[in-house]
Amino acid sequence: MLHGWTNYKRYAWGKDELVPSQKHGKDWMGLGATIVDSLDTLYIMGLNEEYQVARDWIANELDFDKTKLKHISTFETTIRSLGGMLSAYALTGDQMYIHRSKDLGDRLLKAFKGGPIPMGTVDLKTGDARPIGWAAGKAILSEIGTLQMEFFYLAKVAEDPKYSEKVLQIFDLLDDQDKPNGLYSIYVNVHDGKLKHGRVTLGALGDSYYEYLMKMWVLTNKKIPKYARMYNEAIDAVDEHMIARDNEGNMYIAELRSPKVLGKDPKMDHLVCFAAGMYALGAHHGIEESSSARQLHREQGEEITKTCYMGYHKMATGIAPEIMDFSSSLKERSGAKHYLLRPETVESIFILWRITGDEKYREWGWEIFQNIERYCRHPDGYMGLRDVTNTESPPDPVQQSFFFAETLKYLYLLFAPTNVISLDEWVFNTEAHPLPVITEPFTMWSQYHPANVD
Ligand code: DMJ
Repeated sequence: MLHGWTNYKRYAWGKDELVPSQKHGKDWMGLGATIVDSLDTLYIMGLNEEYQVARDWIANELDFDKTKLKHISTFETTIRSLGGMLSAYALTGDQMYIHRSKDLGDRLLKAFKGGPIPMGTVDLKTGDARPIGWAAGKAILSEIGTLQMEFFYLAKVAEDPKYSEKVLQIFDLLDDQDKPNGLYSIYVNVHDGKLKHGRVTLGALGDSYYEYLMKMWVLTNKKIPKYARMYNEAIDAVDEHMIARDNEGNMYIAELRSPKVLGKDPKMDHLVCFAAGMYALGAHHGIEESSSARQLHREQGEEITKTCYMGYHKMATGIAPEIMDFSSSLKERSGAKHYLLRPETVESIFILWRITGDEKYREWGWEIFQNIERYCRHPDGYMGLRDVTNTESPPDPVQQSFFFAETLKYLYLLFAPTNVISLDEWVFNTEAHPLPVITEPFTMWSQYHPANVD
């Protein structure tokens, strides 16, 4: 942590991310993404001086009027900036974070622009909101379905229901949509929330919607049955139509080209590896109705974690590619051999370790950590790889902010005592920022949440 952080501080302070090979910073939001993403990790690791410097930058320097691009991602800003500051508040009780989160939350809410679906981008200074350029006017399932934990928690701690009303209604709207075979496609009509039938995946553009259905149920202390029902319906359809095995028996979650035709594309993004932990964590909390479904999901969590670990273990560098291909047996998909310092496999390894206590998970995590040290550590920070099958691979240049928020945090927690951020008391947002389970009686927070009915 200190190696990456110190170099970020030296060469890129205040920028979103460090490019170690250039000894220079790079902005894509212009909101000091590495600082907000690192706050809670520094605090949890006990790096108090470093934490204080980061905290003071948020208090005194972070300027929401001065983003790099005029229009920045509603989703990324929510999961990284809002999530990072709210988690730092939850861990420290420092009111400064509430003040800054309310300011950011007010600006992000402008993304709604009067309709039920938020625009993908928003100008934090003027409030002008627009759909994402490349998505041709469509909204994205994972983006509109991954705002709820942060804004619900903000509503509760700021004691203002305006923050949660709109984001929680998105789940209701998605619940009402026609879903062939129970499956969600990844694109949504930006005007009315109707699913545009096309690709179905738990990877890019789909992933954290499923995660937030389960985690909203846990965050709200299992008091909102609707979230459990929606999660179980979504996951039952995934189990029926997308779970697959390659010819060596590795279990994976395939993609579908359409929710109607059901043709499987035998690939799995590195991103999908989060789902192994999601299955196991949902089962750990008892989200399924039957014990047989809990057992099945725990086993699927174990099996998919193993597949994701094998995605690392089989490569020459011991690092997994961006996309795994299972058309025969597990290998890298051509054109997607790179590694971006992503966290999803160590995330699932950490969750499975906490749930099962099986030492093999620590061994797998340690092996991955050593290979990151061997192939991704450079004198001026950490970089990904362009080709995980080549031990002489050129680097992928960026020291990603989620490397601090997620990859290093999950690796650290894998070896920390199990009561440090207990899975029964905390829920990690999709960027690994922990928020506390709301344990007060429902009546005390019901005003920040629509009625507890299904
Ligand atoms: C992170 O920003 C989050 O985990 C997000 O949900 C998906 N991908 C990246 C890390 O890979």
